[in-house]
Amino acid sequence: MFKIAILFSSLLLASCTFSNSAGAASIVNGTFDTDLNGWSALTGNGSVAWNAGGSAELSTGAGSAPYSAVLVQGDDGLFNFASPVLLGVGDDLLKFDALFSSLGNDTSETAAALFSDNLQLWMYDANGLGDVLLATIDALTSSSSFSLDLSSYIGRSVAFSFELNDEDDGLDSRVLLDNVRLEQQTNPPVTVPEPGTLSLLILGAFGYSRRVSRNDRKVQNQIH
Ligand SMILES: [Ca+2]
Ligand SMILES: [Ca+2]
Repeated sequence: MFKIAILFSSLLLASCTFSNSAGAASIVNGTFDTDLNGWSALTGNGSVAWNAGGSAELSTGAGSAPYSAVLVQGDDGLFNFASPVLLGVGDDLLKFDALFSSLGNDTSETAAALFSDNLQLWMYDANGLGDVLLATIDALTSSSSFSLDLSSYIGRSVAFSFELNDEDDGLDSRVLLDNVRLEQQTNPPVTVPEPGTLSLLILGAFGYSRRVSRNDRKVQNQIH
């Protein structure tokens, strides 16, 4: 099972430097205009669906479960990495919109959890160079646009995995994902975080993140 990790924020993780020889990659169908093509979905009590508004809709469900709803690109969700995303020159920032809403009370939960439902974004490495928890976003956040600095990971082949965790907080939650893209950093690195990044840092400081292993999710997927 997973372990609670205190004061863990992957935004602050030390990282390695790799060759900048690779060309820029692109996220396939990051705008979800007509479907979820290019992405793999896995669920455990939750659901993943295409939303007619042109987004990917991840929802929690009955009871509580990590990886309640998972949407991943660059991998099939089982870490086979058949088509990883190669981070090339210019792939400095991963940006996306995530609009959260409550689905109301879940009476099958006890509301005993310390944490609210949350969306974690993992970057899994296809070559075993280390997996990175890029962000943990509380489902109760009012922020909806996020920007993550990937400039330390250029040269890596990775998968991006959006994982909605259904905590035992008495509530079910939904998030609409949209406009997932890689962008070049056009301005010199800023010292003041963007609002979305700032909220992520705050969440990380309060220990919302937790360490999980790939095997954890494999087992979870097999159970459900
Ligand atoms: Ca639930
Ligand atoms: Ca919940």
